[in-house]
Amino acid sequence: MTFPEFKHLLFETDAEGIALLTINRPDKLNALNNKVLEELDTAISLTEKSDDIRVLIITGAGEKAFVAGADIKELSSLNRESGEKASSAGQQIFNRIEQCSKPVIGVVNGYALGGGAELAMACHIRIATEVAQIGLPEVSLGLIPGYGGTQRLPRLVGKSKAMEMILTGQPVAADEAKTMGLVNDIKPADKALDHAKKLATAMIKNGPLALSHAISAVNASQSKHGFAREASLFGRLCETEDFKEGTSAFLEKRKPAFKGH
Ligand code: CO8
Repeated sequence: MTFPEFKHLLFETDAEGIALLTINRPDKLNALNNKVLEELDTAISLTEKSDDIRVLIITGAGEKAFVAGADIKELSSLNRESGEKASSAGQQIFNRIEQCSKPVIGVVNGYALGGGAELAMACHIRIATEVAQIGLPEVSLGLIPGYGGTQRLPRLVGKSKAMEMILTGQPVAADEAKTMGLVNDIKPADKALDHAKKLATAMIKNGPLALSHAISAVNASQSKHGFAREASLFGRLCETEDFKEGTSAFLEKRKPAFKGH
């Protein structure tokens, strides 16, 4: 599959099936303007469509920031109607990331503020670098988080801590983020991407259908229908070739060759 030229994204894939998406606007600390969001949406569609991509890693260009938020210059001209529309549109893109049928790992390599923290939270797994600062400072601009942060932060860290972070607007450093379960792990800046790739490699060994169904079932844990969804997806997998191959390979003491159907 050929990929389009992006203005603010770098999008590369390797032979193993790992796609690396770098938000590339370092002079503005990778702030999410409309163009970045539009390109992000396209990159998610490509990830879903391409059989060559098995895992997506998202990070930010430069040494300072993952993403320092939505572009405040663009935000400043929003009114009631356009504000609600922009919030919904961004939520839809971040929901697509959360619901992506392939694992998405965020490498949070510096500031992840406002929309940047919300993007990181939409990823399935987060690896932070030691200098990462994660926070939702929207109240300091007279706003609230608008790309799903009021929903995802309490799910990840609990209501009390989420309230504290959202109401003070103050960020947490990487070690505190790990303690509260906001990030999975902390690595030095020059090792974080390699660590994410190791996780990706471990995931790629497994059946693609099992991965997509696991993501869907875990996502459903946040709805009251989660148990039913888990049972239904489990049943669906039981009639796949990958299931037959995985169990046969174990019983025959060989490595499975999954085909994704
Ligand atoms: N938007 C636009 N430009 C930004 C942003 C941003 N969020 N963050 C940084 N920049 C720009 C700066 O303006 C500066 O540009 P220039 O060189 O042209 O003046 C450049 O990036 C470098 O930034 P600084 O000079 O400020 O760098 P420092 O190291 O001094 O400070 C900080 C780094 C602390 C990260 C600082 O840049 C900062 O506070 N940035 C803003 C952080 C913030 O408030 N983020 C939340 C924004 S609101 C949001 O994300 C809402 C999401 C939901 C929206 C839903 C509806 C649309």
